[in-house]
Amino acid sequence: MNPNSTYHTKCKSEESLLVSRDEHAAFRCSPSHCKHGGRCTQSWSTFHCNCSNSGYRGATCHSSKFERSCEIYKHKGNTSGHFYIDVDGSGPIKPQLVYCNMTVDQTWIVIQHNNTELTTVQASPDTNQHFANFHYQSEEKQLSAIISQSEHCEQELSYHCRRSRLFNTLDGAPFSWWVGGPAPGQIQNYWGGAVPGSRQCMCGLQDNCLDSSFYCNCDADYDLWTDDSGLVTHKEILPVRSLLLGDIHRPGSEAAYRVGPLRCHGDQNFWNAAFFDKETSYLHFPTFHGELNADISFLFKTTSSSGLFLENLGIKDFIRIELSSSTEVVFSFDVGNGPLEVKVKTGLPLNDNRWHRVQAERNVKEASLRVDDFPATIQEAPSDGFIHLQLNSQLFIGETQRFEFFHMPSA
Ligand SMILES: [Ca+2]
Ligand SMILES: [Ca+2]
Repeated sequence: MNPNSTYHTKCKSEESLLVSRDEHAAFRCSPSHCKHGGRCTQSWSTFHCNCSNSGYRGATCHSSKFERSCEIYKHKGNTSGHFYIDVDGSGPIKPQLVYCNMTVDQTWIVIQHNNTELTTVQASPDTNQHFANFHYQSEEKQLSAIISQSEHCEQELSYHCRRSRLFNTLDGAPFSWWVGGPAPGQIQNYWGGAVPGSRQCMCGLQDNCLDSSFYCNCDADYDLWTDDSGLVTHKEILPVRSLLLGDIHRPGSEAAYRVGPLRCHGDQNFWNAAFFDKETSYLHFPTFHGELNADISFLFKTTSSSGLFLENLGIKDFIRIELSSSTEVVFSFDVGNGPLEVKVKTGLPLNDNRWHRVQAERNVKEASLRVDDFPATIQEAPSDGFIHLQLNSQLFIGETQRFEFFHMPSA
């Protein structure tokens, strides 16, 4: 017996143990194979996941019902509006409702907070400071994922003033400051349009302040309305979380501030494109990990009538997606029960040099394949068969044919 087959036998016996535990009807929901809070119910022979209100779908509530970014909604032909986005797809971060602004060249994700309007601050003898806290619609994990996956983010930070100073001098303690960045945030002493840490406003950076001995228009302390307005554009200092204004109590002081919504554009995952023009070109990545649940989605365009999109091999198990003919995509895999194929026949040619979308999912109950808006093909897994997908080679993408890809990493 060669060493390989010894190793293989060992794997198989481990898997058999797991299967035999699953075979016990009383334990089909323990542990539960339902993801994202899906409710598990069981019968003698199988289990069922109720995914309603979870935002996820599929036999195990693994795949997100929503796209990862506004960019993808735009790519699918949508116009501006409110959309649910799920920034990490089937990962643990929940879907969130955002506004997608698609009217201009860029596609912006717009995240509101509780106070985006211009807000007037009245001088009052009882209070010598004004403090404002900004609460975002999104949870912290959602905010930080959007900021980190975007190419650019920005937020308006404006101060309108009349006898109300912002910082006033570079050496004294500043009158005002704000807090920004990942929770809980850090104190910032520069204003929108200037450089972090500079204790300046945009006019200081541009050397055109009202009074050239100060670095903000408001710091001149004139008895006329002026403003310091600009954008905070450093991702590591976003979002703006709170604001303290400290020069609002003198007679004649008047001020208003505006902290705009957080706006981001450029989905770095989406524009993760690769182009293959030689028969030998390919990309390779670390081994794909998705033993019980795996989902893969990508966009491709090609003029070739067949080719391999991706492949990852194990000792016996494998996973593969290919264009088998100009009108058929095949998702095949083996988790130990012999090779299984899930095919979508499109009727229309896919090698028309236009973008097409492929979504494949495999979980312990079934495997599914979707191509564009053609009817999905779903194939049930054999009951009480092997369930673990065990891979050990590198993941190869676009091995042999002419493809251009937008590959969206899966979870
Ligand atoms: Ca998610
Ligand atoms: Ca296996």
